[in-house]
Amino acid sequence: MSNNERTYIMVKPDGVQRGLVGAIIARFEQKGYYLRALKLITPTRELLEEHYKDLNDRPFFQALITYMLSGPVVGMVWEGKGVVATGRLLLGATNPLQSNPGTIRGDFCIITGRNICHGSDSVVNAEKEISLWFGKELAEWTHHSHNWIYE
Ligand code: IDP
Ligand code: MG
Repeated sequence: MSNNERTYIMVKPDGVQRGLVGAIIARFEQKGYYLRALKLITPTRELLEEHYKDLNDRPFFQALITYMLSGPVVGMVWEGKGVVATGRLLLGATNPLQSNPGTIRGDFCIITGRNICHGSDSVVNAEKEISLWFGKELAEWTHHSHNWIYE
């Protein structure tokens, strides 16, 4: 498993409005993952429909797009060993009532339709989402704690 795996994490409009951007960033920083990109974005409908295209036949799809258009989002790229799967564990289950306490959704929200954050579900989808939201704008830098986080 590569130390350079990357995932796309996004604070949804409710997370931004509720002032949870810092708390969500902190979970990934404290774990030891490296921030490679970060921006506040007012997404277009086209961008959101592409991002969520695998869900476009689901009954909640239009409500999901309306929710995601309701305010700015914060997109981020985080990097590190196992970050796609572990990022999903840090977020917690899609339905916050089933998310464990200690996870982001478990601690900060209640319903699936207002679950404050997104995380890529596979390495392949992570790469697609990173290029969709950021193109090639990733920062390359060496974390000063690298040798304290990895052996
Ligand atoms: P994920 O965000 O945990 O990967 P997905 O199944 O990919 O979950 O669904 C994407 C997003 O769509 C969810 O995070 C949630 O905001 C919304 N969503 C999923 N299922 C439902 C539902 O049954 N009702 C309302 N919104 C839903
Ligand atoms: Mg998903």
